[in-house]
Amino acid sequence: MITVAKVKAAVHLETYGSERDWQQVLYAYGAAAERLERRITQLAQEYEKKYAYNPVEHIKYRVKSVDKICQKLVRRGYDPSPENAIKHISDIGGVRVVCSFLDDIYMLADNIMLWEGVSVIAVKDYIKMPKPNGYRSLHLLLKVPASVRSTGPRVIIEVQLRTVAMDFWASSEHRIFYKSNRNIPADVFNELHECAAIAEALDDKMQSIRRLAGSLELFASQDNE
Ligand code: 0O2
Repeated sequence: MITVAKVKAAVHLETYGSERDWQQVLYAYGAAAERLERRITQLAQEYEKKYAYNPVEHIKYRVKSVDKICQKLVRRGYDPSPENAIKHISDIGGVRVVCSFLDDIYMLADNIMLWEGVSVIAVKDYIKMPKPNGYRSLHLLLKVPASVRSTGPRVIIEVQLRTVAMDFWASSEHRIFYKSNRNIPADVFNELHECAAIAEALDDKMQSIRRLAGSLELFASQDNE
């Protein structure tokens, strides 16, 4: 349960907006993220029916906590109010989709971006352009209806698509260092980067094995005809 006192304690400053205002924000983003998660799961199930293969390893949605929203606003020089959160924070609601193969990521993203009622605000491709620390993922910022009514207000939801290897790297790095105030020694930073390169090589290899297996299957089915 969020309380304004909790938020104030977390960000060490006056927080604007009542508890009710914050709860309304979190509710709207949570419901929109949940609907998007359900829609992506349905897409994966339809794909499985057609191709006997589910491109999604696992999927989850989350709503950012009020203290994390406020910390991000303050870092960016804004007052920590619900209005500023809506205006300036694009990952209040998020969906994370973890896939086995690189191709699955782009296949799902291409489908999602064409959906009715979804407007693409931005695509951040940290797979093609990894962050300096080695972080890789495909981020889609999507504007979707805040409620089941397609004509009502709309909110931005961040969809992160990544492989199991990218997810392993990101969640480990998140636990160890992400947003930590400690200075990361250069040799540790390099080792982290090296791990990201290993994960990338693994993704590339798995992807080519899968393509090879796909073409072997095709040859086998042609032989049987
Ligand atoms: P959390 O704790 O996951 O909610 P900024 O946060 O200002 O640097 P911005 O504009 O919000 O960046 O977008 P960006 O860089 O695409 O990051 C959005 C989210 O992607 C982050 O949310 C993380 O979840 C994830 N992410 C981005 N960079 C990294 C990284 O280097 N390591 C890991 N582990 N995750 C990353 P939050 O709010 O920063 O964090």
